Amino acid sequence: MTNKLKAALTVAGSDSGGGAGIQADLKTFEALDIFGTAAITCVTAQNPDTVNAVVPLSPDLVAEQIRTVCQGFPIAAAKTGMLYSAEIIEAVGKLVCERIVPIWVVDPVMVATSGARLLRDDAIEALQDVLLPHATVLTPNAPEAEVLWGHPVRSVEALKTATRDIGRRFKTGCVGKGGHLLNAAHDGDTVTDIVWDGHRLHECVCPAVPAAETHGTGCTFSAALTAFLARNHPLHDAARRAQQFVSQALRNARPLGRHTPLRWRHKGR
Ligand code: PXL
Repeated sequence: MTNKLKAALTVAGSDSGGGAGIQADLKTFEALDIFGTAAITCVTAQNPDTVNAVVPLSPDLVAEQIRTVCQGFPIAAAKTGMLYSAEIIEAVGKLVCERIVPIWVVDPVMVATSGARLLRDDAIEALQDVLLPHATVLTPNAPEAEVLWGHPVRSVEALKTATRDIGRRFKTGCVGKGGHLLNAAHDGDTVTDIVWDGHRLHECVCPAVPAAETHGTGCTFSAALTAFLARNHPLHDAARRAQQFVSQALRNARPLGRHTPLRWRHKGR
């Protein structure tokens, strides 16, 4: 690890509840000693139970935020999260294609843990046509892998094939996240994420954390992956570290009213 300060960018939605989206990404970057910047795609009114409103910003304003951040800082790596509409995907895809930032982690966010739709149905085609092929690495969870792969993903074996096939199809790295398979798998004691680095598959296995809530784990994973890639870690090593970061954030969770949100840094009591 060098002492030189690095900056990362998140292009994502705002979660007013502070657990996912832009808020989770910035907390993750800060916890990993990366200077965090943000281009907001949508404002949501939400808490961990519900998304009550979604208002997308104009695609031009999203692009202008990205351009302006990149004019001001050397951004080592960027991630995309909730993009919501085909128009926003097209605006972001153009800049990704231009390599305005050298490394792009694309988290193909579709549905919130609460069940709310975070990507319009008519935007899935745009995602596959103008964004995924230009990414450095994709981070689908099992339900997102099913949509991109077109077959059920209910086991680690299926996740392996899906991850490799998605990476080959889009000519990107791909990290298939296995957290959703916990309940389906015979072995409920571990979580297995699968990494396709363009040449071979790697497995990242860690003990499952019996968590009360998982809201924000996907955003936190892709932000941590972005942070480690910004520090020049190879993809499989960055993915292993990001998995451990999420696991630690789940272990740090503490009750807060009716919820038990992730904590990105344990500060004692
Ligand atoms: O974890 C997916 C996600 C991404 N972005 C925003 C979200 C959520 C989940 O709730 O709210 C803004």
